[in-house]
Amino acid sequence: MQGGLEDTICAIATPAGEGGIGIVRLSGPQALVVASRIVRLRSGHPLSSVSSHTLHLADLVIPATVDRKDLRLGQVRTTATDLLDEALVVYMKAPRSFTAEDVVEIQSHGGALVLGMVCKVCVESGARMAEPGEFTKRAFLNGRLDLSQAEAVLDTIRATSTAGLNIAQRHLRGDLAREVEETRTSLLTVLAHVEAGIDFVGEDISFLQREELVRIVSEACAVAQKLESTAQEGRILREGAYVVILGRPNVGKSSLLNRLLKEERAIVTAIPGTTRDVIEESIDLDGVMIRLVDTAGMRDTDDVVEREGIKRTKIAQDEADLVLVVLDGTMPLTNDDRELLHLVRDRKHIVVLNKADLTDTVEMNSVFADHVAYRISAKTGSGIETVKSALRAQLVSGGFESAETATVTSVRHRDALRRAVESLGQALESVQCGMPGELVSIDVRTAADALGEITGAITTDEILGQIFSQFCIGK
Ligand SMILES: Nc1nc2c(ncn2[C@@H]2O[C@H](COP(=O)(O)OP(=O)(O)OP(=O)(O)O)[C@@H](O)[C@H]2O)c(=O)[nH]1
Ligand SMILES: [Mg+2]
Repeated sequence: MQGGLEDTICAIATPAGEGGIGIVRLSGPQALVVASRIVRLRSGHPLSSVSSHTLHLADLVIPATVDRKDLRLGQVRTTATDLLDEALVVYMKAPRSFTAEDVVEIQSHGGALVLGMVCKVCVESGARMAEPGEFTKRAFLNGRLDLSQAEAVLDTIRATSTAGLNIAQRHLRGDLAREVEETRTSLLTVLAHVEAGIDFVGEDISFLQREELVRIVSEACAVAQKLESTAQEGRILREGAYVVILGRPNVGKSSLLNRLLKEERAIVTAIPGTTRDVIEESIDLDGVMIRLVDTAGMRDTDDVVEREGIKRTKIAQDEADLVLVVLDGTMPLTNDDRELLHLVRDRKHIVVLNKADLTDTVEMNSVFADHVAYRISAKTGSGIETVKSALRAQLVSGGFESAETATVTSVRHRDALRRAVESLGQALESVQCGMPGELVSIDVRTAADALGEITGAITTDEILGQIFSQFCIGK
């Protein structure tokens, strides 16, 4: 990302397409000067005279100095003043703005042409188009947000479930940053002592006792480990869980999908081999997003289409966060059923014995003994609510809902935590083996730096580039 903070940047902040209103955002030292070129307040006062954070009705005009060819206006001049639109304009004086810079937001009607022209005039008047994520990057560079909070802006925008949104909001308020930064600070304190040349391993330690060192490093390690352990659940909360329905043909997989979705999404017939493809739909389980996948029933078949479907079933099965095994409760277990149960035994799964509205003929105790299993009827809906609760409980522990624990949702954060845990483990080992302070300090430093990457206390252009390139322009 090029360009320093001395530039004034502009971009359309609202989504592409038509909208009731659309917003062009300007940020940087010249924001007010640039906006003044296009904004004529109805009050007749200059834009520079308005109080910060107040909204003003204005006309947007194309200044006479702007090259009309550039705006593709051709020869058409509708009025002498070239009125573009009417708008509400707000000035947010630095540092009380999103970027901590001078910001002007122009809220015009949400037409692509209007917004594009407002941007062009701004560029003609001294601003430049913002890079992807540049507003948020500036908020970070100006110390308004730490890196984990900047990432939470994107998570908030992209949230697909209320649970995901909830976590993004807590990260945005600095929950994760606080926990990580506290831990990093304690490690830096240790380092200050160690690097001051105190041989804490020897006897007669005057400054930092060896036990104290072990205590601080162990505590930091435990915090990093605890945070890292939330990452799998965090990913599910952010992106949704991938739940795959598996079972022999005709056991009622598609009926179960339809029942969970509350709509007739998949074709259901009495003919085994009805579903030939994987069908994916999302459901919201109490704020947690589930990507639910119905599959082709597994069996040996000569049918080319069905064989392809079965191949896809296997791929989906490998990627599943949880497998929902469907058995036909009215029939004895077959070898295929047993094989499937064996296949899923070491991974998250729930077994449902379907068709409970008919007579159970099968000896199901063996299934209940080895698996979490429920009797349900996809036809009548009995047992479905229990299965839903079980699904949610297996996928998310509920720990994230308590106020105390920060949940890690990003792979970048998880990796940094993993490195911190590893280095702190090594540091502890070195202390226990009576290694010299220098060696211990290298590991503690590595861990502290890894934690610093999460908040951005330690950062590189590469890390920043990776993060902000995921944003789109205007954020
Ligand atoms: N009585 C009863 N019949 C059911 C129930 N669930 C499904 N069925 C019937 O079982 C048959 C097969 O249902 P599907 O949902 O198509 O089964 P499937 O597992 O998707 O089958 P394939 O797509 O062929 O693998 C249909 O005739 C359904 O009406 C149930 O709970 N009770
Ligand atoms: Mg089916």
